Amino acid sequence: MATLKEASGTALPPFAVPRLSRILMTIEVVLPLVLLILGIYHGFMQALYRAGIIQSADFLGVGYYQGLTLHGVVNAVVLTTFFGVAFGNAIMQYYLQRPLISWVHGLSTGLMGVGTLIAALPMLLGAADVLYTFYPPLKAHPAFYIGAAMLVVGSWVAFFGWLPLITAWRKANPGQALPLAVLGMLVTFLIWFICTIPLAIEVLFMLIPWSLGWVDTINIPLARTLFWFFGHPLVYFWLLPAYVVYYVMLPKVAGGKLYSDKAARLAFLLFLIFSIPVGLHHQYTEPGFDRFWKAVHALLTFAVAIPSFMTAFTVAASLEYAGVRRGGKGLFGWMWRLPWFDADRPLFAYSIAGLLIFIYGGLTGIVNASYNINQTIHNTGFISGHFHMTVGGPVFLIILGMSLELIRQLTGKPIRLKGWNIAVPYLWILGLMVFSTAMMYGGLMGQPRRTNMGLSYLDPSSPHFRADWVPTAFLTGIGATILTMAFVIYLAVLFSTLLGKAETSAGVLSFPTAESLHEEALETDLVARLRPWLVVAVILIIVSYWVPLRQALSTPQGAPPYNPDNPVPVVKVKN
Ligand code: HAS
Repeated sequence: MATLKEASGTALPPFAVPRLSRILMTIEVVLPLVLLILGIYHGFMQALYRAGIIQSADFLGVGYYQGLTLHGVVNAVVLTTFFGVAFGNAIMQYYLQRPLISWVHGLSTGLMGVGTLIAALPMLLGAADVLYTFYPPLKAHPAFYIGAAMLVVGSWVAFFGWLPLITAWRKANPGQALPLAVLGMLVTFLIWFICTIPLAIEVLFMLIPWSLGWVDTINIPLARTLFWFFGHPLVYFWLLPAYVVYYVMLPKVAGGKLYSDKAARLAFLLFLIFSIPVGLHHQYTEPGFDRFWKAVHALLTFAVAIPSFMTAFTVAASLEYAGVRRGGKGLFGWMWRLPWFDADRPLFAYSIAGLLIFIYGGLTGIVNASYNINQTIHNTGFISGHFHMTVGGPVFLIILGMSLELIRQLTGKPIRLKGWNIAVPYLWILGLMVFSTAMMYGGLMGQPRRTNMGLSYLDPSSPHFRADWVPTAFLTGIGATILTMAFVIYLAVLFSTLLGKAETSAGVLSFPTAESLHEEALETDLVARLRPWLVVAVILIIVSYWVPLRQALSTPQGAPPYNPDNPVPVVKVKN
């Protein structure tokens, strides 16, 4: 009888990646890490504005909103999309033991690379100060939207390129469940594909025509609803590659086994169902939608936390098993036996640091989701505190740690400065705890997000000065300084690795893969099938969005374009 133990735990031989794919994957990993220098620099600048250390509308010729846009787009959109594709490419090749289709791979990397450059130009020239959410009525140069669309289409092409490999694997392995890592990445990209459809509608039919001046006004509630239809599942597109590492690789790296393969599969499949129909939790404060539908989205948001609670249990149980196997005794003794500071297992440090941060980040998400409490913290620094502990926590640390691992395998160059490397995730926890706690505390006192506080609340000469906000704003700056230091160390590790000599063959993929602790039969199991979950997902999306979309469509009047720093429209609307 086929079991899930066989499906995920079988040791696979190393997989030699063909030369073209190896080069393209190296670009997919290294290019966004280089761009990240810009993203992190502008993040640091944001904290200095917030702390009142910079008290002007711009710094070195870069405006506050221009810097915020660069920070958000590079870190949250470009880095995450490139990493998702690169990691997916590696997972598919290794776990399916099949090469990618080279022309599809070339097309996908080309679209993503060229799209990124096209979108970068207007951002660098200050013609796209629309932040990473590009909410209208803020308007960008059309090249920004076109470049962003190419980046997304490029990631779709990569995803479509995996499907023939999966089909071929299924044919060759009848009755077997997909390897867990493949299921995880398949769910990640199914969520991504579904949720980028409303984004494509917003960009192609609303933002680009409006930005080109073909239409004068834009329907704001509709554009925002389409954005959040995409924007919340987006966060699970960021998170699930990290979950693949936590479930498939971390237990092995820690010296143990995966507590339950079945529970891991169930968690991924629950994300498929619940991660999309929740977008209105970003729009609780917006008029034009019934409270009933906001409450429905609130309930579904609590449901999407369930697979993360399950993950907390399964991963903690797997780590406990590893700790006990390594000689840990008593209720907590196992914890100290884990390889926290083993410089030869940096993936452990990057993973555990992300998990610990996510306990705090996830719980603050539940606070946000609570419809009435949200009224207190919406659009305050609390939200920025929350998302830095999610996308800036587990997601970012897995991207950093796994990128180094991919570079090692793709180039054959061992990771250099190993001791420093292991310091990065722990320094990151320290910086993030200070940064996010201060941001959230400040948010509870009313500090707004996305606001140049150096020009107003944190400038003692301003009539708006708030002396009681100084300590938290200052601590935000301290936290950001620690975070920046951690990133500088990471850069030293990255570049010394890249500039080092190859010591093993380049392009040989091999990932640590945990066996399942329990033998779990799968024959008739729902978790071994994808279609029923996909059907339920589509039904839930239709039910939860049908009325809100109709309500958004019935908005009586459109809005003209605005710049972020001026309450007067950029153009007059013809009556
Ligand atoms: Fe969120 C806003 C609700 C998760 C990102 N979120 C945002 C924004 C971003 C973001 C970027 O309901 C701002 C968007 C903007 O610009 O306006 N979020 C949630 C909820 C969750 C959640 C309920 N968010 C994420 C993740 C993100 C992310 C993940 C990025 C990757 N979020 C909201 C809401 C808003 C929001 C509202 C809008 C607020 C507003 O008013 O604007 C849940 O998915 C969280 C569930 C997670 C958990 C934690 C489980 C813990 C684990 C770690 C276990 C540790 C172990 C270690 C095993 C329940 C898995 C043990 C080891 C030992 C040694 C002991």
